[in-house]
Order: sequence, then C-alpha cells, then structure tokens
Amino acid sequence: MNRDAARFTSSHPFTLEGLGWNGSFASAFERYRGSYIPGRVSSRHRTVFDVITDSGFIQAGISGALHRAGRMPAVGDFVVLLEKPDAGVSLIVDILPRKTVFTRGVPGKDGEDQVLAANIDTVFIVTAAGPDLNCHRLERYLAVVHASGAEPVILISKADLADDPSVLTSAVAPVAAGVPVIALSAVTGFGLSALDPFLEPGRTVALIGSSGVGKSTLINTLLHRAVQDTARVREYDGKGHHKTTVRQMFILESGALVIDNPGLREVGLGTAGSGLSDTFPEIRELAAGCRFSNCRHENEPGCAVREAVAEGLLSQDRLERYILLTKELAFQQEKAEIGLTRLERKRWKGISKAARDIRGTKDR
Ligand SMILES: Nc1nc2c(ncn2[C@@H]2O[C@H](COP(=O)(O)OP(=O)(O)OP(=O)(O)O)[C@@H](O)[C@H]2O)c(=O)[nH]1
Ligand SMILES: [Mg+2]
Ligand SMILES: [Zn+2]
Repeated sequence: MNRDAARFTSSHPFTLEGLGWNGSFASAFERYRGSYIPGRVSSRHRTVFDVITDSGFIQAGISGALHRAGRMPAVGDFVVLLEKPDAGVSLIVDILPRKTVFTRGVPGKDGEDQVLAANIDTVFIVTAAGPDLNCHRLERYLAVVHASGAEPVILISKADLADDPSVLTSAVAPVAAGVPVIALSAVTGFGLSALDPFLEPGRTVALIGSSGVGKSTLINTLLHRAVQDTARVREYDGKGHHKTTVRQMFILESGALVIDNPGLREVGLGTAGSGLSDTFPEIRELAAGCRFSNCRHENEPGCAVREAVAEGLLSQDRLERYILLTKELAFQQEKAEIGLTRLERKRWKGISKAARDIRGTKDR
C-alpha cells in the first residue's frame, strides 16, 4: 500500500455510496455475482490502476478481453473486479456505464475522444488572476465541460495577487453566461468557503486548467483544512512543487472526491457539439428568431443574431468567437468520423480475436 493509499484509508472507512455509487451503478452491477466486487478507479499508472473498494484500496490490472476491446478504464470509473487470490492479483473485467465522461477534446489516433475522467459531477475550471485570465480559453473549457454532462464552475485562483477580487469576477462575467464564478486564494484562504456547496459527501469534482494556475495547491489546501495530522500534510507538500503528471482522485474530509489533473496544454473541442450551444446560451436564444433554422449568422438575410449585434445587445467579439468555434467543431467532427471508421475496424479485430480465443481456433 503506498502513501496515498494510507491517506485514503486512515480517516475514511469507505462505503460505496461515499465513493459516489448510486442506483444505476448498482443495477448495472447486478449481473455480477460470486467473486466479483465493485470499485472506483482513483489513479492510473501505465498498466496498473489504483482502485478504492468498500474494503480498502487495491491495485489491479485489466483483463485481456477489455484490453483487446480497447476499453480502458479512466480515473473516476466504477469497475468490476475479479479477485484472483491464487495469482495474487485483482483484475478489472468490466467498466460500468458512465454517468458523465470528460474527454480531452482532442481525438486520439483512433478518432475517438480520449476519456480523461469519468462520473464527474462538477468541474472546477481554474484560471489564475493575471495573464492567465483569458476569456477565449474559458469559452473552450466551458464547451468541453458542458458536453461532458458535468456542471462547470469557474474558479479564478490567486485572487491575492489582485487589488480587487470583484474586478476578477466581473472580467469573466461576459463569457460565464450564468455559470458560477468564484475568486479565491489558496494562500490567504479568501473565497474558499464558496466551494462548500460543491464539496458534499459522495460528489466528485475535477479540477482542470493550464499548468501553474494552482490546481494542486488548492487541493492541498482543501485536504489540509480539517486534517490534524501535520506529518502527512508535510509529506504531501514535499511533492506539491512538482507539476502534476498523474491524474489522481483524493477524498476530502467533507466526503467529497476531488480529481487533480495535469495542466492541459491544449483545449480542443473534440466532438463537444452540445457543449457549444450551452456555452453561448444567449446566441442559442437569439438564433430562434433567425429566418433560417440552419443560419450561420454570417450573411444570411433575416439573421436575428446579427441584428442583436447591430443593436448593441450582443458583442461582435462574442459572435465572432462563436462562429469560429462552430467551424472548428465541424472540422473536428469530420475528422472524428473518419477516425471512427478506423476505430470500428480495430474493435472488430478485437472482438473476432476474442471469439477465436474462446473457440480455441487460430487465424490462418
Ligand atoms: N499567490 C498565489 N500563488 C499561488 C496560489 N495558488 C498556487 N500558487 C502558486 O502557483 C504555482 C503553481 O501551483 P500548482 O498548484 O503547482 O499549479 P497546478 O495548476 O497544479 O500546475 P500543474 O500541476 O502543472 O498543472 C505555485 O508556485 C504555487 O505556489 C495562490 O492562491 N496565490
Ligand atoms: Mg498540479
Ligand atoms: Zn442568424
């Protein structure tokens, strides 16, 4: 058991509910009996996964069948484990259907969006006061989060560097479009209590944002808040200065689960189609008044969106970015469709190989 495992088990006797388990996971698990147990993936190393179960923390590999089918568990996944006491290992044999899926937004080589984390309730999009505060990038993050099914919250970190934190929140208000915005400082503790409603027991929160915006520092602060054991605290600080390279789930004293992510260099839109319309809700509403239902709001006659710009109700800037992101999305989707054909072929290969294995026959 490694150090992180020790932190998990020291103060929390786990229940599956505490890990975010619910009725739909339970019914998906029903067909498994006997030596199968459910668990939640807290971290992924190259081929080994850290999994939390109601009896503690284990490490597991994945079954050959999952591997061949190209089904890779992600952090946050609820998985089905088969204990193999003779071999001294646990195997992940299935991934229970995901409640939400957070993808990189950049299709992998097989054209399918890469799943970064699963079953997330809330995503804290972290952006730092100062030069990182970039509304355009926020729009991209928002699109990806909206598409994931998780609820976005914008955090402006390092508020201690600003003279007036209220300026920070109003700076992003035009792109927030109703999404909560919280300015905070992990250093002074300013604004931290505003996170409480999102950190309820069994809720899963993921932090994303560029490298250096203070995601890990914030998690450290949240972990420390109610923890008495300072030795452990120091130990954690020891690696806090390194940039995060491994995605990992932690359990806060409040009972919430938080996932630290490595800084994202690139925020692609992937196939986050639905996310875009949620990111620009005012444009979606205005578009209902356009003469053509497929209006691109460029030079079509009877465009209610351009009319709103002319009347000063919508900024030209925001419309331009919407159009740009829409075009990018169309391009990505086309790319993904091409890739999907390839992916289907790979899947089929996996399935037919598994079938041959079962029959004990060989390809010739
Ligand atoms: N002034 C100030 N500095 C902070 C705050 N939070 C974090 N920092 C500093 O910002 C730097 C980067 O913090 P990290 O927590 O490592 O950032 P990260 O987002 O986890 O970065 P990656 O792991 O590379 O993605 C560190 O030097 C922190 O001390 C804050 O609230 N105020
Ligand atoms: Mg980090
Ligand atoms: Zn229009």
